[in-house]
Amino acid sequence: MSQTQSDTVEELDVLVIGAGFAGIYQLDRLRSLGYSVKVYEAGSRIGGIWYWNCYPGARVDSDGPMYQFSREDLWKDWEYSERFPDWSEVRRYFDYLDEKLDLSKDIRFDARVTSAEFDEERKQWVVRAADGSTVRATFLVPCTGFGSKPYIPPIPGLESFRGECHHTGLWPQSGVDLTGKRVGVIGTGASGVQVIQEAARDAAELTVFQRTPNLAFRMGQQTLTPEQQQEIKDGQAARYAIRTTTFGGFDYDFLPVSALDVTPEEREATYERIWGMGGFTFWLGTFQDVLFDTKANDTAYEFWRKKVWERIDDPAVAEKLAPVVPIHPLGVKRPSLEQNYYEAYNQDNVTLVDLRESPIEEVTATGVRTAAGEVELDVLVLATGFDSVTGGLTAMDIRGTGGITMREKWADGVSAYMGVATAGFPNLLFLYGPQSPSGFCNGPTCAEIQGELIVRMIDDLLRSGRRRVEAEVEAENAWREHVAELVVPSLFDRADSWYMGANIPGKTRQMLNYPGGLPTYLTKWEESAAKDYAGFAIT
Ligand code: N01
Repeated sequence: MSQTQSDTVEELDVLVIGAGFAGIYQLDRLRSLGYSVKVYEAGSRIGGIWYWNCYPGARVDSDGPMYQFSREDLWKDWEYSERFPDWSEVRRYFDYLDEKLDLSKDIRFDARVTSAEFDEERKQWVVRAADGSTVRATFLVPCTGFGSKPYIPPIPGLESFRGECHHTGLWPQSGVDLTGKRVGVIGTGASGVQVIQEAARDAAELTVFQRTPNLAFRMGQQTLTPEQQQEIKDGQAARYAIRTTTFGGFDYDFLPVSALDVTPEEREATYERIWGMGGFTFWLGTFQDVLFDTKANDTAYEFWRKKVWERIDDPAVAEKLAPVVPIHPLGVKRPSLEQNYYEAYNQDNVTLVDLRESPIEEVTATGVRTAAGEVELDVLVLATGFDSVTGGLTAMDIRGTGGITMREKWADGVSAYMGVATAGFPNLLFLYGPQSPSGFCNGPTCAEIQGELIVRMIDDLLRSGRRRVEAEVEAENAWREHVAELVVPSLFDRADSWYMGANIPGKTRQMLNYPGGLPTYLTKWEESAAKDYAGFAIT
């Protein structure tokens, strides 16, 4: 860029990419510290993942009281109507935040960032967006989330389908009416489970194409009464206070006991109790060794399997949805929360196609053909997930000091010190990044807690007149080793999940989240910060 051109572009202290929870937190906090900050957002309104994922049934899998910011002036005037709010209510929450915090005036909507390069001379990122705009910023803070790049599998003939075909993560804002239609859903992850429940109710015929069964847990949905709302408000501050002490940033944690050290009766009673609580308690509030020990995991799996079989009429269908011999351990692939998912398969209008027995051969103009025959469809839903964690970052042409892009640097696997920065890309600090705790953590918790670490770091540097920070190669290599070591004693590597980068053909198999839990992560961050951010080269 010539000097003349650069003189005309806006210059900021911080440019944030993405207006979800993480981006909004950065905007609000950094602005309040007096910095010039803008957010570039690809969507037309705030909400991040809740803008794009407005498919029928899209719903929060964390309890509503935890699925919001912890500032008292924000939570005291806000109520979700359900324990697990749906996408439209979460959008209303974002509108509420916008009104309270006056966010939109500093957000450029419909501005998808396409490229960024570091100007070493001026210690600034030069960032360009698809709407033609360019901006310069000392710090670039991508808050692109884990799921901003939808994955559409290369199924032969997909483009020839003449009905409506939508990926859950690119759902039309105007909605899609499934009523009376012949609907097919490919994929049974969290998105698939949610859309299947709605389609089973509305569609004339629903065909579910399942490759791997979802080991889904009981949601325990409730419409909240005024008394429950009051109870939530009374406990709100206490809930937030313990978030930094728990593995997943929730208000509960693993039980400090092995599933194998209690009697079978005690174990059953505990499983019954935490199952009854609903939500993720059966996952992150269970015996401490369920995600680490095969025998312990088997006990949880068998409990879960029996619960599922009770609800399915046809044992052959039950075996496909909850096999007697587990396909992978329970909880090492992200579980979903369901309300009537398993009952849906008892309905006459719902058919399950097991892709392990009958793989998809092609999509035709009129439907999907598997080895078992063709299913005619009006609507095909691709609930096939995302190029998770890294996809949002590598989709942009971000070019560091050596001239290589982040995509090229991470072609054979990620390295990201503390999950926030990677060598060769100075002054670029990402939230929800690879090998950070975010993927195992309640979203708003991490947006605030990890977000505050980034805010503090930027503030520390700028206040002390230091304008360049970069992860050190040795530090990021050591972090990658640390993450790999944490995976070894766990069962996470036993499933082909997005946690392991294993949902995308050709992607390096590697743990993409920090599996040491939030408290350990925070301790490691504080150790580094106390030594003037050891592991980062600061000039
Ligand atoms: O994606 P997924 P998702 N042929 O990757 C299948 C979060 N989330 O969008 O398991 C046939 O989990 C694939 O099969 P398999 C949450 O963190 C949160 O559902 O690889 N099938 C799988 O069944 C979640 O974990 C919420 O064998 C193919 C599915 O597609 C994350 O988002 C709601 C295929 C993809 O499942 C991602 O969930 C929704 C192919 N070629 C999502 N390729 C809430 O909390 C893929 N599949 C509200």
